[in-house]
Amino acid sequence: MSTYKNILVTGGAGFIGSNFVHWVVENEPDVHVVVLDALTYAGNKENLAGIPEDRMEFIHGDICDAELLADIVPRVDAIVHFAAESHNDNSISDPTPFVRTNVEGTFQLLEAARANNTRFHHISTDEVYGDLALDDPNRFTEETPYKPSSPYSSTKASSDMLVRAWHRTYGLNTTISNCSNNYGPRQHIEKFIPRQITNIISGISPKLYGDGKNVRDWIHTEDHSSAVWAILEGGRSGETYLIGADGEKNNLEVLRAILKNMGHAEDDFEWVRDRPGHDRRYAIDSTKLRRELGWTPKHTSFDEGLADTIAWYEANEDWWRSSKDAVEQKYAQAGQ
Ligand code: NAD
Ligand code: TDX
Repeated sequence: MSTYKNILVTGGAGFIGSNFVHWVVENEPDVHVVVLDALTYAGNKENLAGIPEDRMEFIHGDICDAELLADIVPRVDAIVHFAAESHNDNSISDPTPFVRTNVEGTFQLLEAARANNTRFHHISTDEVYGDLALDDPNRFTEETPYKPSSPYSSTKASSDMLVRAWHRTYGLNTTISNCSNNYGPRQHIEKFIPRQITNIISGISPKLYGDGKNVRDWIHTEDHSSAVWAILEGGRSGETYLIGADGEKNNLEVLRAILKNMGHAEDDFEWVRDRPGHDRRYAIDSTKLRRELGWTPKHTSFDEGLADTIAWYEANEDWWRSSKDAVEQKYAQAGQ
């Protein structure tokens, strides 16, 4: 039996939020989900298709709307906060919506949670810790100092600080999780893996930034969902938990794995302009989560998870085709 019976999931029509909603509906039969999502360019109601009406209510609205929150939050017993502007490259071209949604939106949600004494779980990212050198023997832990590099990661770091202050000052029952790079179905095609898959399907060369040696620590989004649920249920109030599945790979390795899986030569791609301020390496030590809450990832083979993800984009061209030209035009303008 779950502790929380009626949860508010913000950003539930996005990539990770929708995967989490599906995970809860499939694994926690006594839980009802209220999704609050503004349906920005990154949100898609189709991501929630197939969820029975009696398990989920969808509310189209903005997390910055304090009046709307005052109406919704008293009806739930926990908030799982995914909603954000999430793409680094967009934050470089225009940081404005990042400050609004990630900082002000989190503030408004915390205030609504405080007014109702509601359990609050905040979804954050490993990017708040900045980056590691390729040869650094250390990985990020819960004790690593914050050192964000991009407008995106600095707004996520700011939101984490607000959550910590609302716990310490007001005693709000909060937890934070900082997860590594997710992959899986329904990720927006502006992001690295789906961009390259949909490029290949469209006959466009995949695009690699810089020298291709930047390392990301990949986790399947379903494993992110199970970890968030474990923390919501069993995490200690005021604590932070890092989520990662020991999946470090450099971008060149990932791109070659995609090319190979899709039957292309491994040098069939283009080098493009690097991202300004590009973080070199992320790596997560998730010992605390595994030890305290007994969590382990299910998707331990990246090659299998990647093959399933490629198959999903091949089978669901309707889902991404209409946004492809605009995404590539924007990248072309930035020389990428
Ligand atoms: P996404 O961009 O795919 O989805 C974001 C969702 O939030 C969309 O549905 C969008 O409509 C909604 N949204 C945006 N602004 C809103 C607002 N003002 N009010 C209500 N809804 C709004 O993002 P994602 O990749 O699924 O990331 C979800 C969360 O996970 C974010 O908080 C992100 O920082 C965090 N995260 C992502 C990754 C990753 O690899 N993608 C890794 C670690 C943490
Ligand atoms: O076309 C590309 N070519 C390329 O080489 C794109 C889009 C990206 N890259 C590189 C940049 C990064 O080193 O691939 C790597 C991954 O890029 P993104 O998918 O943009 O992810 P990243 O910047 O690492 O951030 C992601 O993980 C942490 C999510 O987008 C964030 O929301 C999350 O917090």
